[in-house]
Amino acid sequence: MHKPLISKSRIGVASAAGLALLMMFLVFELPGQASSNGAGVRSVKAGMVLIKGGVFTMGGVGPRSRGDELPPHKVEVKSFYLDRHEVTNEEFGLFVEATGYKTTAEKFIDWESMKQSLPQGARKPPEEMLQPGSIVFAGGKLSDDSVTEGGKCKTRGEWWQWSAGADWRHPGGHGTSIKGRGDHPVVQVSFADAVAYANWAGKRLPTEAEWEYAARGGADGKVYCWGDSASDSDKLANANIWQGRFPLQNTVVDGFKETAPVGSFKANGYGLYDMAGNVWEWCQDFYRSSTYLERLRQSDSSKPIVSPKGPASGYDRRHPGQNNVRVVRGGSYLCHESYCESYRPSGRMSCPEDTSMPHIGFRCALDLEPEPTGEKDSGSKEEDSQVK
Ligand SMILES: [Ca+2]
Repeated sequence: MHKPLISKSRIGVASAAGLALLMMFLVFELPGQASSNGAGVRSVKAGMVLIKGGVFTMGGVGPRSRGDELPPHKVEVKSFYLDRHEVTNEEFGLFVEATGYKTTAEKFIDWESMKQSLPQGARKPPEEMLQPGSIVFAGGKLSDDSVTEGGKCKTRGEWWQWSAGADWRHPGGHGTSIKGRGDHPVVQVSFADAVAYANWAGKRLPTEAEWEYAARGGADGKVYCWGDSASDSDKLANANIWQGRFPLQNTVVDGFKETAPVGSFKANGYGLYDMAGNVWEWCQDFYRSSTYLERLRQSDSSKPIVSPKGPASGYDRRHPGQNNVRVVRGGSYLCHESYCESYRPSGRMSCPEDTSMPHIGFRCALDLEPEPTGEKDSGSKEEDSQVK
């Protein structure tokens, strides 16, 4: 799903000033990055697909495009590897087991330390905001009164609620677990958690440009990863998304109310799974709605823009006062066509990097060293069988 992705500091339980200050603290307290390569050099590329570089049209296609997806523009992406599927609970569990890593959502916030960096007289946030926890989806608790005729929530925050105890092992809060979900994508992980895992695995997060190039799977200029068909049957075959009346009723026609095991739906043209739906995926770029406009202003528009990295800081008016807003891509099991259809490969969304959500996960990328030469066609190869 799409908006609103609220941050840990925007639960509506403290003063605006207090929230902004809490945000500052959270930024400074981002967890450190694991340095050991637990995956081992020989196995780093296992489960990855070689995405051969090329030029594509980055940005929205057709009337479903939103402002932040425009204007479309030519981008050149260098060859890289990308995980065939989203990082799973089992994989993230291996990382945690090997390193003892604690995710952002599992950490207490120490007020005594926090207030050292705040102006004198700063108000202490409510205790629940300082406890380990995260945000969970509250759509099932909404009534018709909460939703407009068009199906949109009257109050953004009503979709979400803070839940003490929610973390990657308990994605829906106390009483929930990932038992039997080892092959589901890990969720309730912050940007820093994703980066820490990637570092441990000897990988990195993809750039937004790499992510979109890979998601298109060679279908340049198409609305969806699978082409231009908006039929229910094509959506059902290709993406774990929401069926029914969002956010009140999920008819679960596709069999999955929440996350699905990775690879449950069709792969795209590059052999990548779940590039549409299932969970949003962290990218390394900061988010700005004006990223593409600014990019074109600063470039020679007659040539493809090579390996764009995104702006130097993030901003999204949906998360006022924060410059730590990162790009997430691909949409999730909560996405519905009545909103933004963010399972389109051009769909963009933001999330503050210290925030974890039940529908945000990630997959990792890896550079080629050295980059292969003499291959000019775009496409992909299965790493396992063709590149050693
Ligand atoms: Ca679904």
